[in-house]
Amino acid sequence: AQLPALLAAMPKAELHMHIEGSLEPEMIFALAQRNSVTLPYPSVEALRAAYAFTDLQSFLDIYYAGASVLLTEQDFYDMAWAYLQRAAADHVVRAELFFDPQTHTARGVPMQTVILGLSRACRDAQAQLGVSAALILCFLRHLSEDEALQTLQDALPWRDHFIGVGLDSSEVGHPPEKFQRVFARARDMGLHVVAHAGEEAPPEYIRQALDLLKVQRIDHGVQAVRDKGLMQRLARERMPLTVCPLSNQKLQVFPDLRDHPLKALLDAGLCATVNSDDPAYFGGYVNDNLRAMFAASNMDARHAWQLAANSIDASFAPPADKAAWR
Ligand code: ES4
Ligand code: ZN
Repeated sequence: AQLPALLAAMPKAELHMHIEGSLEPEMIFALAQRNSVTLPYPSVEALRAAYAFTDLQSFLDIYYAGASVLLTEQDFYDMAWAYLQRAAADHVVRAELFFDPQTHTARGVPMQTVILGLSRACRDAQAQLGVSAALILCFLRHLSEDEALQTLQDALPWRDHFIGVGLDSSEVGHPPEKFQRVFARARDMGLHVVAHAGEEAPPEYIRQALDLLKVQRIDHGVQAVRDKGLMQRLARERMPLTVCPLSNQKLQVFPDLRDHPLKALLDAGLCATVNSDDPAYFGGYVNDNLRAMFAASNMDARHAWQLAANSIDASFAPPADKAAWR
């Protein structure tokens, strides 16, 4: 009975959210108006009605359309600031935000505009909300490795404004092995490295992310439940999985949360965490994900505390901060 209150109040880190996926339909329309961008939807209601996804690609098509309203540094600031205020209300003490620069530079928005807008919101979050926030630059895996290398190069003048790199977008057909060189370069630069793997694609993608990209966390990773040997390895290595239950439900990976493997992952000793992925599109922020997942399973307060502890442990925050939050 007190479980929902515990889930809401416990200090937590959010490690898997795409900041462009925090754009609520109302903000998409407000920014479209501010920037004189024409949307292929007549109203907020019509846009929201299009949020009926059958798989990852059907979502990505709408997600990239929504991001087309972002043009100025203030747009990026406003988007991230809105999310960080929402995260603070969920007792998020640490947020690591993914962003997709290629989605914006391809439209002529300068890298500097994207990074400085997001970075200023992260700085203000620490000062005004007490939320520690940092950025992770993601490469779009449906594009080439050369384009990823160019993107990393273009971001170098703002190297101190992000803490790591990730890999997102259309998974099947774009395995981690395609990005070995750019991840090696990022590691050489001292950046943290993560990758989406095993969201829709088979466990082999998770093995590649570990062995070829040498990632420090797996984003999603839920397909690991299909590979017993991999499960044992992930548990032994305490490799964090940033799991996103409402995303998995909305993209039909686990259409019924009662079939979601989160409890199985925790009970097998894996370092699983709960995150919102694209909260404006999938029906909720991190506490909504926790509430839905606990309502659909027989997890208890021990699982709740484990998830919170895992999220802090798996974060890239300074060790002194982690010790204080735990
Ligand atoms: C994403 Cl749910 C998901 N998967 C892969 N890439 C993404 N980018 C934004 N949301
Ligand atoms: Zn994601």
